[in-house]
Amino acid sequence: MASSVAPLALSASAAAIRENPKRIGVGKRGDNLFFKGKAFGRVRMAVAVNVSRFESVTMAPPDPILGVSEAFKADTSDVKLNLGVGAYRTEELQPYVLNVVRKAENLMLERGENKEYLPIEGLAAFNKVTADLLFGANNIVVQEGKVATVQSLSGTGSLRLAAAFIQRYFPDAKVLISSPTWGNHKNIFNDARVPWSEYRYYDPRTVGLDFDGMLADIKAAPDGSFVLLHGCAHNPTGIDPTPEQWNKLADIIQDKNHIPFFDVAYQGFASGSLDTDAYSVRLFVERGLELLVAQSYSKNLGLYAERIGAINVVCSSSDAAARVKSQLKRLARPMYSNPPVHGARIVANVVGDPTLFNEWKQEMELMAGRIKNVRQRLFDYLSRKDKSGKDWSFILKQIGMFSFTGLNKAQSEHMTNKWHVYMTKDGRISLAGLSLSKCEYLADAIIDSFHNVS
Ligand code: PGU
Repeated sequence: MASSVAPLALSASAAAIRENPKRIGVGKRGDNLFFKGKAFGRVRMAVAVNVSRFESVTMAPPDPILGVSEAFKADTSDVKLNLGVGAYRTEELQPYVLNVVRKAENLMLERGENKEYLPIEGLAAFNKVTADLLFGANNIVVQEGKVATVQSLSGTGSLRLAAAFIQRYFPDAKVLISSPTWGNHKNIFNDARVPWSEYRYYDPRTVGLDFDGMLADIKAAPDGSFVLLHGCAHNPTGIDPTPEQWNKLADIIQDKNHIPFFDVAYQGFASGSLDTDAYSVRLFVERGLELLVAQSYSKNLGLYAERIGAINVVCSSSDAAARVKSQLKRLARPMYSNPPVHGARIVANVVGDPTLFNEWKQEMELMAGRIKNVRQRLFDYLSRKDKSGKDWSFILKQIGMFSFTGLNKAQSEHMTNKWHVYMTKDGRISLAGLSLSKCEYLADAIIDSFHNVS
């Protein structure tokens, strides 16, 4: 596609070139036109701009998740509903800044804190509370300095940093990821040039976990693979292993000498409790496994745009942890130098202060509770209004921000085209973007799309 820079002089000269290229002295090198003579100096510059050096750059497709929000904004319908991105909304469907976040920001303003660079590994107070929150403050691995924690650019940046680490230190290893998974996982490992393959996770027949398939695939993978696990509230399915299943997974992973790699983006959003949602990670740590955890505060503290999270690597010695941390810093330095401070200070203030921490837990319960209420209401409407006898109870079994509706691509597109319900094409809806008053409308849309589109 041609550049949009088209000054008048340029259009005239471009036409002249087409008519008589030899007289004007135009040459072609690759896709670029250039002038041979000196006489057309001014015009020569204009033509060089018009024939872009970026001609071979193709248009990228919209992002399957964030692109949904862009399409939603462009829709002028009054009934439109954005259930694409996993971002919490109030009952009025407005973005929500947590009260504890406002309080922490006020404190920060009062203190008049400066904007100096952070160290490469981030804010020390943030890293400390972050490891405590994940592993538990009294956890022996934290106390013995066996955890390398590096503040990074939220969950995504932490995953990307870990991927760069794997690529550098385990170039022959591959990462096993669940099928399906959060869409960006594949992009992250592709861009970091880390090979990956999928393990079975979701069984469409039961709309539940394919636990046998999952175990078999993890068993069949080469020893020493990294196994990417969603710590809680699996995205997009909303289906987590039970505690017994987590134990069995730990057995297999230990037997195979695999390295667990947890993605914890929803701590607190699965059950409403930060500790309950850290069960899987803490179980693997208790077993003495070395592991990685990418952690995000986007959802549980509503700090989406602050890009605040961390990568934690639990090692079997404090010496190994120190070396791993030094290499994570070395990888971060040429990528983004050091992380942003604002979100880190908010987290350090909220999690590090007993009063604010308790208030946060209450707000978290409120958010998780609102999602549970809309989940229930949606199920009620679906079961009441769908006369086909279809069992919709799977919606109640799923947890976290999302529901995996089982709608296929065509049905999901129908939801958007006819009903103005914006969602990802894999059939996932974010219940965090739904209100009680919109549940009936959504149920009507789902029933219509499910039964009338094949
Ligand atoms: N890991 C999982 C499993 C996620 O669902 C998300 C966010 C992240 C990591 C990264 O979140 P950060 O904001 O970088 O901490 N998934 C949401 C948000 C939109 C997106 O795709 O980034 C989602 O709707 O799936």
